[in-house]
Amino acid sequence: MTAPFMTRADAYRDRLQTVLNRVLPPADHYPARLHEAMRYATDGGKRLRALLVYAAGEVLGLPAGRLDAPAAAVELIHAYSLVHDDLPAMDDDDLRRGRPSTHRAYDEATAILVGDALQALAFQILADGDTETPAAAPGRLRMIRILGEASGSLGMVGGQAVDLESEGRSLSLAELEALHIHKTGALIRACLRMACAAAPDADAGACEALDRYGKCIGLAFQIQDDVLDIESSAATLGKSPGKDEANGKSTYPSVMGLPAARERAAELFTQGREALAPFGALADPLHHLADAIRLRSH
Ligand code: GRG
Repeated sequence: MTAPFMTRADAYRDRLQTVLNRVLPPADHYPARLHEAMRYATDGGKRLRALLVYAAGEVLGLPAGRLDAPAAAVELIHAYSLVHDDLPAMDDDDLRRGRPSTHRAYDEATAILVGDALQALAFQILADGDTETPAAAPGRLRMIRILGEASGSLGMVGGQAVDLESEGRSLSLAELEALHIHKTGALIRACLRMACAAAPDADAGACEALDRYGKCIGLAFQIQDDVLDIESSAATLGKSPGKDEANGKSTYPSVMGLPAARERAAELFTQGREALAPFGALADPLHHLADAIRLRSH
């Protein structure tokens, strides 16, 4: 695979969509409204987390079929988190992925249930191993463990709890970093770790290097999100900009200033790239993906 990874990104997105179409119950299946809303909530997005899983799989020499379940599972968890985050009790956002958020398109109770059901489905498909060339059972069990820890109270949900508790309070840089590492970073890191779990004899050093890359990219992604929240329009972002300031949230730009926030993100991208050094050119897919994340506008 020598061509830049991003030339294959659309094919991977199509592949992921095929898997999602298969694992999500049909929109007319009882209870039809819930299933239709689950499909609505999982539609669109950049599919960054799935691409990270497939790219790490390429680096480890795995067939794409081995990565379908973790790629779909992490996107289901991500979609659930966005649906719940948009609810009035949390971030109260009317816009997501350029269209009404799920509770606006349906209703609040349906949006809560959509999130619950997507979360359950994510773990179900990892347990099933019902994809092309699935990982063996021990690997699938490790993926369940990784995704559970990354998305639960020790990861994303924990970060979200601290985020909500911190509204209207100025956080120190260390507090903000810890929050972001949990809220956004943990799930991104899990993408790399699940790819390693899919490789039956992955070298421990290689997995450690991928994990370091995931940790740096995950935090850099969130810092950039804070910067984009200030710099972008709703049309570009596909969600309401300026929400952080309006909600009294500490962000990297508010804590350290915009230029220093940009610099910190750049530093993390560099550290992420450095972590890939042991792979040489084999790691090109992850380098290309880091560049795509760094240069994104939404
Ligand atoms: C509600 C349990 C629970 C958790 C919510 C991640 C999160 C925790 C909330 C999302 C809030 C938010 C907008 C955080 C900024 C970083 C982020 C996750 C942005 C959205 O991810 P993208 O840009 O979205 O990858 P797409 O739509 O492209 O998939």
